[in-house]
Amino acid sequence: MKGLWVREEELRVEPKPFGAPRLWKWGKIRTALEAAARLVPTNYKGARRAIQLVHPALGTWTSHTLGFAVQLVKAGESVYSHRHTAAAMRFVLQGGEGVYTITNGEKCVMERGDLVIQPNWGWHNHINETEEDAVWIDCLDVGLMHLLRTMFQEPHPSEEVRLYNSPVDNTVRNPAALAPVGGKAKKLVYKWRETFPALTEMLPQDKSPFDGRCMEYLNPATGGPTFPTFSCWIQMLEREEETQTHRHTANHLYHAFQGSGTTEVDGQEIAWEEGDFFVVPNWTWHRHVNGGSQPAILFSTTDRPLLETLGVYREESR
Ligand code: 1HN
Repeated sequence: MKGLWVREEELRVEPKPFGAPRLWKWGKIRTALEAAARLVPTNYKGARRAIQLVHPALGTWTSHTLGFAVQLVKAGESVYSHRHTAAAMRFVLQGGEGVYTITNGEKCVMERGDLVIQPNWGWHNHINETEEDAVWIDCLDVGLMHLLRTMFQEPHPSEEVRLYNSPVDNTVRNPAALAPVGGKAKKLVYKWRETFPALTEMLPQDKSPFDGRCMEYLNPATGGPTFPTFSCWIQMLEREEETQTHRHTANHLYHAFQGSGTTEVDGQEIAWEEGDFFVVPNWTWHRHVNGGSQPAILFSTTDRPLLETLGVYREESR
C-alpha cells in the first residue's frame, strides 16, 4: 500500500520526455549493414537482417512506442514470410523493379522513395530479384506492443517464399480510391513518383503552421492516419527555411532522405546529413533549419494518432 498524497508532486508535473534527442549517422549504419550482410543469413524462418536504432535511454527501441530499423536484402535473396501483432512500414532507400514485399499475397514493388505499408498481423516476406542489394527503413509500433504486452509473431508454416495471389503489383490492382464493390481500399504502396510531385506542388495555403511543406500518408481504407497507432509523414524544407519552434506530446523519428540541415531540440543542435536518422522525443521544443542551398526532404513517423485517439495529444508553440 502507498499513500497517494506522496505522489501529488509527481502527478502534477509536465509530460516527461522518454530520453534525450539522438542522432544516428548513416556511415555507421552502413558499416554495420555491410558486416551483417557478410555474417548474418536470413535462411531460417522469420529472420530479418535488420539493424535496429536503439535509444540508449531505453535499450530496446528508438522511442518508447516506435522502432526504426534499417534492413538489407542481398541481391537474389528471399526472406521467409512471418506475421506479427506490430504494424509495419518500409520506406525504400535502395530498391528497384525486382525488389518487393509480399503482404497478404499482394506483391508490392519497392523503388527508392516508395512507402509500403503492412497492417498488423499481415503475412509478409521480402524478395530481391535484382543484381544489387536492397536497403530500406522499417518502422514498427514495437515499443507500444511491448508496453501493452501484446508483441508476438509467428513464422509462416509454408516453406514457399513466393506466396502471392498474383505477380502483378498492388499499385495496378489497387490504385488510389478504387476498391472491389463492398470491399475496402487495399492500397499498400505509395510511389515516390507520386509523392515527390505532390510535395513540391503543394499549395501555399495547405502548408502546416508548424512544419511547412509537409504531408501525411493517409490510410486509404479509413482516410485517417497511416495506422491507428502511428503515422508517416514526408516533409520538404526549402532553402534557408526555418520551421517554428514547437513541442507536442507525440514523439517523431526522422530520416534525412535528401539534403542536410539542423534540428534544434531542447537547446541541443542536431546536424544531419543525407542518410542520417534522429529522434525528437515527446514534449521537447524543436525546430528544423535548412541552412543549405538545396531543398531537404525528411521522412518521419510519429505516434501522434495514438495519442489523439486517447485524447492526450497536445501541442504548443513559442
Ligand atoms: C520485422 O518483422 C521486420 O518483417 C523488420 O522485415 C524489422 C524490427 C522489430 C521487430 C520485427 C520485417 C523488425 C521486425
